[in-house]
This record gives sequence, structure tokens and C-alpha cells, in this order.
Amino acid sequence: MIKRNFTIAIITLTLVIGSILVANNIDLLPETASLNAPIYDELFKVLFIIGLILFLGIFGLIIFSLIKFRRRPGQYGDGIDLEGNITLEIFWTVIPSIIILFIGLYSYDIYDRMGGMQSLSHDHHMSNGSEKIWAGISPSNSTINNSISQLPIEVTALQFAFLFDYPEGDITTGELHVPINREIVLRMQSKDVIHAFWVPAFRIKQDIIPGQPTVLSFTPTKLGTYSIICAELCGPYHGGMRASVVVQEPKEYEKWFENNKKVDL
Ligand SMILES: [Cu+2]
Repeated sequence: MIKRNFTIAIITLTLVIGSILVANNIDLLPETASLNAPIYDELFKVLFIIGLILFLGIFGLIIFSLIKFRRRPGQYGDGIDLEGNITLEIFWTVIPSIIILFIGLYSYDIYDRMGGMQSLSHDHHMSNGSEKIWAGISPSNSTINNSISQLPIEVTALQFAFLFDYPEGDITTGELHVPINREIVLRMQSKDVIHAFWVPAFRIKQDIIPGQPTVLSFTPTKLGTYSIICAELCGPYHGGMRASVVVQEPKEYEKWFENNKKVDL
């Protein structure tokens, strides 16, 4: 009995340590290109470790049982009559409850750290006071009193494209250009059906809902061109509803802005 418990403890420990090692050495996610990304990746890693432990543990046990308890030659009777096991039932109720509770609280904390729990109604560059923002990731409080550092951009989603409007320069473009290390605040509206603005490299996604403006703020931290993908089945060409976001050095961005802004004649 003691020997068996010891074996189980060793296997469990190996499983946990092995899963942590695998999760730390495997790179399944796209580039990490925004301030939000490392926070999200932390959650992904924890979920991956829990998933790996459960997957290997459960499949290991199934395969072990298939071999250990297989029918031997000459065995034709029914199996032994088993009914109820209070210890086991408490065990498989309490452990999953703790795991689910932990994942729920931890996810909430991650969403909060990404700015998801902040009030959406506070005044920033884009709200004109009367229009309600329904959902989204709000601009951070740290830059709220210093709105110059935020860059407001209006996003319009329609079947099947994203359009970006820069209120300051009266620019309308299908390719989003943003300066690196500056907080971008997207105010998003849909012309027709529900779309979703998703940038995998930034680890952010937000629905764009007709009649209900949403907001999404992020700070790009890596130069490059990243995909914007519509993540809400919005019609026959939903799969083609893609755009790009170009993260540039502030000087390069200024150049692009100057070249594209409307000049008063
Ligand atoms: Cu769409």
C-alpha cells in the first residue's frame, strides 16, 4: 500500500514538473507585439500546463487500465460488482472545483490587468459625451490625464472590410498605421452585422456591434506588419475580411501621416 502510494506520488510529481517544463519550452503563440500580449501569454501558459497535466494523466490512466485490466485467456464471467466510492467522489468533486475556481479568478485578474474591467464611460479623446460605449478594453488610467499620448482612431466594420479614420488628419485608410509604444484607442462601429476586430500578435479581440459602439485600446511594442482578422462569422466573404496593422517608428508614422492627411485648400 505504502509502495503503491509512493509510486503514484512520483508519477504525479513527474507529470506536473514535466508539464511545466514542456509549457515553458514550447512556443505555440504568434509574435508578442503589444503591452497586453505578455499578460495574456501568462494565462495561456497556466491553462496549457493544467490542460497538459489532465490530458497526459487521463490518457495515461486509460492506457494503463486497458493493458492492466484487459481480459485474460479463460476469463468469461462478468467483472466484479463495484458500487460507489465516497472518497473518490469527494476527490473528483473537490479537485475540479478548485481548478475551475482558480481559472475563473485568475482569468478575471488577467482581464483586469489588460484594462478590461475599467470604466468605459470616462471621458477620453473619442467619447463625445452623449454616446455610450458598450464594451471593450478601455484606455489605461495612467494616460487618461495626458490624452496627448493617446492616439484615437475610428474603426468602421462592414461586409467585408475594416476602414480606419484618423479624426486629426481626416485620413481614411484600409491599412492601419500606428506608432510604436503609444497607446492607441480604437472606437469601433459596424455598418451592418456583427464583426470582430482581432489582432493575434497583440492578443486582443473585440466584437463590433451595429448600434453599440465598442472601444479597444492597446500599445504596440514591436515594429512590423501584423494581421487584423475578422473573428465573427459575418457573411459569405467573412474569411476574406482581413486587414493589416503597420507598427512604425514615431518618425516614420509622422511621415505617413503628413503624406496622407487632407490639406486645406
Ligand atoms: Cu466580418
